[in-house]
Amino acid sequence: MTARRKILICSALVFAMLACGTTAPTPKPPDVFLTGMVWKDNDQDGQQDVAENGLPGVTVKLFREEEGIFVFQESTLSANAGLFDFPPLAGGFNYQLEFVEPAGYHLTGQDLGDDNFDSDVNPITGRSVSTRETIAIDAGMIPEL
Ligand SMILES: [Ca+2]
Ligand SMILES: [Ca+2]
Repeated sequence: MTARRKILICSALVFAMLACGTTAPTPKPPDVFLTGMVWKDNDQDGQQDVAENGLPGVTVKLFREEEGIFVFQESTLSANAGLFDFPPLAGGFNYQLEFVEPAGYHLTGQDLGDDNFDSDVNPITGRSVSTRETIAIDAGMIPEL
């Protein structure tokens, strides 16, 4: 076998390996679960304190990013303990929540202190951070006395 022929055969083999062997199917991104809690931030410090209760009946709207725009999908209400959730959402998209301030309440400050107990919502826009992954999104509401 000539050196030139050997190179040709090897090139063909490498090409075949690239064409056939390396195209593993793309795994489907896992579902996204968005849950959270709306609570009464009575002391207005942006943190869920032990003595502060959940706030039921707050409308939470779900948006999904499509071609750079967040498009409304559906809404839900916070339940008795202030908890809410959405059905499993298709992975691979950015999601964002909007919290509608009920009469007599306004949103507390965002990202104040410990992330496990803070409010994840911009009080000007009512919108949360956007996420592609399962996270808890909480919203503190300050009662207007
Ligand atoms: Ca508080
Ligand atoms: Ca948080």
